[in-house]
Amino acid sequence: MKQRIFSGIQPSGNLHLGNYLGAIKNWVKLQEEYDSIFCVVDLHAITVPQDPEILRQKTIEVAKIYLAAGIDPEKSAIFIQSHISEHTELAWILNTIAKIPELEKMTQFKDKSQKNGRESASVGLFVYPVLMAADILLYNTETVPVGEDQLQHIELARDLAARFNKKFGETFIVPKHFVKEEGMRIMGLDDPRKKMSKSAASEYNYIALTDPEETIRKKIKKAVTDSGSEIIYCDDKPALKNLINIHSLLTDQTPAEIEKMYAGKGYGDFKNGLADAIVNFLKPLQERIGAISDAEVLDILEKGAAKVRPIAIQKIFDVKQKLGFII
Ligand code: AQP
Repeated sequence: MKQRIFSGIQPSGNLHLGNYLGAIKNWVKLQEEYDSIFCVVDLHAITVPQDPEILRQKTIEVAKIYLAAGIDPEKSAIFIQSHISEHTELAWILNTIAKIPELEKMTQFKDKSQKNGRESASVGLFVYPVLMAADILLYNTETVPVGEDQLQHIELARDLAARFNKKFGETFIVPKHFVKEEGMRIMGLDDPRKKMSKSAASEYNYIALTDPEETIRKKIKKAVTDSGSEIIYCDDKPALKNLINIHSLLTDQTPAEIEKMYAGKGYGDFKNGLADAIVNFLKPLQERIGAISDAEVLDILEKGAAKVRPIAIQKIFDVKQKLGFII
């Protein structure tokens, strides 16, 4: 029996190189070994305001990106989170055993609620990690491949699973995280102290997977660098380190090989080479995205939901029985 993995991305903006290098790239490899479920987590996206028409477009675009990047619907189930209502049902139940202080310490909530002022943050944003726990636990997930930014949320999923099991009897698998060392945290191009993010204030923070060549070159030209002129991979130069990481991951070269390539050259040459590497990687991906029709992707999403729905229904049945609900 293969172990099961579950992961997802929010259709909350333009998917970027961080989402690809920190998540999707690993999923493509993992689907060969694991029973894989990949979700477009639209219920998570609405924890901050979304324009309905853009949300619709982005949900389809995220699914197309999964396919274009190499997620194979024959090997993995791909579906839209809101198509399986058991996610919200289980989230509500888990809300009743989650504690307010454990949610208050979530750094993602602190960061996101500070952006627009805590008083305007939704309760949905506050309980987002509980919905994420429900996503994972609903499918008997053993391993959750994520970027480093999500580790705190996986820890909560583990705590909630163990707490429920202790109180009501063995029901959930306590999941483990899986973080790949490389790509685990791609930082913003405008500020290497913060992660690359869809919802960043400036579009110069990220390279979107759908950015045209001209935009990519402009963004890389504007990317912040550190003092000095040599291309050196070290912690003292976090901006350059991040750019070398991106270069290295996209061209399958080690940071030392990148350093060697640009020995004796300056930031100008390095940035041109990096922009070329990104364009060479993204152009074929974008062509593949463009070749997938909406009808095709909707059909795949429907089949994906049909594949995983029985697992979710069975789990909710089990949970309700344990809780003492009349079924
Ligand atoms: N900068 C990053 N480096 C490495 N991995 C990253 N991920 C996100 N940003 C980076 C990984 O992408 C997956 C999906 O993320 P998400 O869309 O569910 O939410 P997020 O982590 O909050 O991503 P963003 O881009 O920052 O979105 P917004 O701005 O909408 O919140 C996860 O596996 C994550 O680790």
